[in-house]
Amino acid sequence: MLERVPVRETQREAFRADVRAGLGSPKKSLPSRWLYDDRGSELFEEITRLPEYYPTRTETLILERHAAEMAAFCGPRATVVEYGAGAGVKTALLLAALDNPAVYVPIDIAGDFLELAAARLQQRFPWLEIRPVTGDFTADLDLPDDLPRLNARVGFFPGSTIGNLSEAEARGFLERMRGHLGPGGRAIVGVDLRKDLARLLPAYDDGAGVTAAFNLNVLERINRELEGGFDLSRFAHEARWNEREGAVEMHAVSLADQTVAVGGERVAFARGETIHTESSRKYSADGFAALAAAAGWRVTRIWTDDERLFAVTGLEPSA
Ligand code: AVI
Repeated sequence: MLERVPVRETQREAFRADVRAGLGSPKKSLPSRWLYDDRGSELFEEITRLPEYYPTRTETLILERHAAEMAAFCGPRATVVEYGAGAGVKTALLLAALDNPAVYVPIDIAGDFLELAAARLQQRFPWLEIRPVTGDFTADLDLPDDLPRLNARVGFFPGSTIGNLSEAEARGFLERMRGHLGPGGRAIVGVDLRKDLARLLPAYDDGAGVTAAFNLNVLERINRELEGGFDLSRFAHEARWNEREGAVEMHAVSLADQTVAVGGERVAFARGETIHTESSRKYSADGFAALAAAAGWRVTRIWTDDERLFAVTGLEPSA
């Protein structure tokens, strides 16, 4: 009989493989999803409340301000599919504004977190049918096949999480979402807009050092989970703008020539060498429309704030 491998163990092996590959390559990098263990998720929640980190606050304000228009855009009795189960504030804003939403389908890779978020929303909306799906929405993933077919399906992808995907990944994601939602589908996607670096960079390098702790936590995670030997005082957080990619990048910079033990191997760092831990792509309205068009969507609505920091976009299938 096949032995069941606990999810935590499978995750740890995937983490080990990514760390080995990422730190073994000439340009060291780690996939950004490993930033979010329990500690990383707590730190990210703290980031969303920082004065410098405008995206969460601004997107919430846009949702509050334009909820009625969004509800009209989505139509009555919608089936709402959310890609990633957020802390629930934005979801609750949308669900409360919609005309009689029928079913809510949150998709998240973290099963425990998903159940908790679903239970919290169920308390607030007791009449709503909630159908959580545990899975990775950046890979192929099917929705349950018994969802109501007649109702409009609405994809919800807030938070500018789309910016953490490469352009190819973002396009693939939008194409898959188009498939999930079908010809009558609609989508509401949060997109962080291009702006002055004087405004942008502090959002990723705040005065209180919370983003630095969030970034370097991935090294502590390697220490905790993979018997790593990172000395955190010998690495620094850096946020930098990559013009070619149109992205803010987070890096962990080595402050010395050093060798670090990681799971039985030794990894050499030169002083100034970095581990690239995350990209956060910023789009112009036209740039995002072009990306959406390549994936079979038309951006037919853009709701934004007075300073045009952030956009909540409304998408309809283009054909
Ligand atoms: C989750 N994601 C949209 C955040 C962002 O702004 O790219 C992650 C983050 N990284 C540093 N600060 C926030």
